[in-house]
Amino acid sequence: MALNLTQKIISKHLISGSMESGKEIEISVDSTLTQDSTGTMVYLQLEAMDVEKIKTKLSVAYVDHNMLQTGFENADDHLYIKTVAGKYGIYFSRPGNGICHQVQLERFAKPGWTLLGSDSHTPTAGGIGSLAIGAGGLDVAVAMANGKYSMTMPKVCNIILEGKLKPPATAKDVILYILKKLTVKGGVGKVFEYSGEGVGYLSIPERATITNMGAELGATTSIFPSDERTREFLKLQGREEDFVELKADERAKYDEALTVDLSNILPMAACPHSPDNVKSVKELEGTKVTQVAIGSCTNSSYKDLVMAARILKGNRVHPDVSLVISPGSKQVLTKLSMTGELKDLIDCGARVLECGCGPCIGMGQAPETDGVSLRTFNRNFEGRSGTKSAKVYLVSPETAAVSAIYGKITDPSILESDIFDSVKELSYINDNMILPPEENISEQVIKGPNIKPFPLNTPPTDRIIRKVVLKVEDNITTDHIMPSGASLLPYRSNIPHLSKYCFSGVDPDFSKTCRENGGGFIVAGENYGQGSSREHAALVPLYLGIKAVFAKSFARIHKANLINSGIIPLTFTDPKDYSEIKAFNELEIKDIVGQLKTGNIVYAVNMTSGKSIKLLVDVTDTEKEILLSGGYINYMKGRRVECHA
Ligand code: MIC
Ligand code: SF4
Repeated sequence: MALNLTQKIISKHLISGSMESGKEIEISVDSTLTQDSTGTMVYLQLEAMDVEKIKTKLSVAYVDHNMLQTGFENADDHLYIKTVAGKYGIYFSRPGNGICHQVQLERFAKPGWTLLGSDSHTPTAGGIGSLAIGAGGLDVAVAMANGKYSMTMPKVCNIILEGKLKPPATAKDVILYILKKLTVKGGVGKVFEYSGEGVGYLSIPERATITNMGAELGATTSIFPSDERTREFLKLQGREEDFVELKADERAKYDEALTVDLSNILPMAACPHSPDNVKSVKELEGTKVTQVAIGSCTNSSYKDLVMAARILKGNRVHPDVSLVISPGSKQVLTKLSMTGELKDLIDCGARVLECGCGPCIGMGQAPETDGVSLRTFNRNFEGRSGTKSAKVYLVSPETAAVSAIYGKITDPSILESDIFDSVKELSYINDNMILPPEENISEQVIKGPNIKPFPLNTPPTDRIIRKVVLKVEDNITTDHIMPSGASLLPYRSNIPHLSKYCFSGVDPDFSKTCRENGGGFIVAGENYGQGSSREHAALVPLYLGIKAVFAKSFARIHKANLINSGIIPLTFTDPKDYSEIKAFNELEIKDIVGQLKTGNIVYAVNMTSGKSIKLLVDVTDTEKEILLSGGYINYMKGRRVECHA
């Protein structure tokens, strides 16, 4: 049978299940990655699993998010991750070495491999032909422990790229165009597989920009074929032996298809406060800008920063603009210093930050009140920058750089065309900030005082009666549920502390309300939990006593995190029920155990209005078992007992 690329890789890794979309499958996991803001939980969970050795071929622990060391907390987390990596034989990428996705692409990712990462932008490695999936921390810990991952077989959507990009249009504009077309929930349950003659014109970092922001579509992952461009990239990285050619079979079938003519793409921008609120840069020209930030896992490759440097060379950053640059990796930064572009960036007045996520996750550089920030990043949710009133636009490095000079949103088409001549990639390799397992042997795992145990749920009882402690609209992000930023990220290993800030930007009393009511239910609209993979957005509600979330629909990773935490995700079968439920109504779910055991429909009653509500528990059989056990850790313990019996 003719297979598409996704099916080819899955079939090579299939442990159980059949490749029919919507069906549960289990695949083997070749490699994992973690970063520090989710990583501490991952390793606490791995430790709780009592395994001696990891089962993956390669696992890497990065420190790239929580970089500001304003107190002992982040430094303690870094040390914990370094020592726990040493204990389990995991590569450790030291703080300053770069953003996990950029470094993974350069140094580790392989075509045809599976990669599971505790970060939603793990699909960046799809640019090199890996099947790379973002997941909750617990799923990554389990993958390290047993080398497996269970998921729902996605639909495969073929994106056919025709023609060639015309400068100044870039790969960023391509994915912004697709986001405009398909929206932030257009990719839920799907893999986007790229093909067509246009693929050959895109370099690996450009492909990675596109697969990176597939996360914003809500997709399971995105993937490009592995071709001569892939070989070239791997050769420059001294890894030609990792190359294999990969592409879909001639007559492969897809569930859906979309054709994009690259030659028609124009510079685009995602407007506040959603990555799919996309307009052409032309339409926005003249909007005054106060901050420009270039970097993040979407746009901080060598080519991206060379383009920014070329545009900024000999110019001055506009007096009303603060320009910050965070290179994706130490390799990229060193190359810029070797070829002189670093000088151009410093000369024009850019503030060059260390290699890491930085402003993208609000780790410093929060804009001023009502500031307008133009960023080459992937998310512009309200408040994520650290300033609630700031307006964040997402653009290409080219648009960002030219706008930094003029102090207003400017279409890069005004630049001389030779500025867009192709960038020659150079080969420079330096892994001295990556500690391989043989160099990082720790006798002892060191845990600072900020590292607290993670909460555990209990199996559901027969009858749950709780109040609706919060009712929210569509597209609630994990940044709403569990905000990040420089002040809260240091507490990613301290759920009790974080719990005080749950939903703080939406309802500052949320945490208090939960405490006063013995927890409760959350009611939400479409695409609840979109955005990051942070399982804190489930662990903290668990800690606060949330028993179930009633929503019109859920984002993939967050739904898995709720299930792993033993919080029941319930989908309205009639959207009218969402409208009728009011905050503080009391809801009852009778015989939840019996209802879960007999099918996928659960009935609840709104005790305030007397109305019955029909809900779907859209979960796999394994997930149902997990819910009945009160979360994944309890489920695992139960299975271990069975094994011993
Ligand atoms: C993000 O971009 O939101 C993050 C920070 O990288 C998250 C992970 C986290 O919340 O720690 C992600 O994308 O998964
Ligand atoms: Fe880091 Fe931002 Fe990428 Fe998340 S999206 S991994 S915070 S650079």
